[in-house]
Amino acid sequence: MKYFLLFALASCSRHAGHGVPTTTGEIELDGEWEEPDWDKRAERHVFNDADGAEARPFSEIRFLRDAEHLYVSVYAADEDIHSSESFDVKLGELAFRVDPRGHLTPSFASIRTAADLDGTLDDSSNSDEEWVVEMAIPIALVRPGPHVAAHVSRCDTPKAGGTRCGAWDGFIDE
Ligand SMILES: [Ca+2]
Ligand SMILES: [Ca+2]
Ligand SMILES: [Ca+2]
Repeated sequence: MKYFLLFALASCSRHAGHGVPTTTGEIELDGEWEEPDWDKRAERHVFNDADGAEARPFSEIRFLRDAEHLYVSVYAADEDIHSSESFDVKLGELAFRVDPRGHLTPSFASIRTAADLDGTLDDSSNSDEEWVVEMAIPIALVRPGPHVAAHVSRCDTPKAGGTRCGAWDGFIDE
């Protein structure tokens, strides 16, 4: 029985339910997670700090896909949003930075993005909340396969000073 269970688990991990979930409806790129797929289906990863604890401020990345696009969205809790801040995103051979306005560096004509920020950009006199970017990346740019290495990181500069960084390292599967 024990061996059967081990075999079943190993078999399961290879074939069942892994890989970036497919969308069930259209993803409207607007920086809002109003599509139920983002909450109910997406692959989600919360960022950790260098000690392995959940990063503060909180950051998260989510993945969905359809036949042509990998949908990637990043969430940044941020009390003081600056246009100089960004996520560093590496997916396989694809690498870019994305800022709170959804601008990519370098730019890719084939990647569509949209951002929504709750706060006032480059104005530290008040308290901001968060920013979200939704991206549609042609699958061909990422070439998801059995294991596409992913490294995503973000450093924030809180009002109190200093720099606070978080990251997620892992793999996304076709
Ligand atoms: Ca949306
Ligand atoms: Ca900030
Ligand atoms: Ca502000």
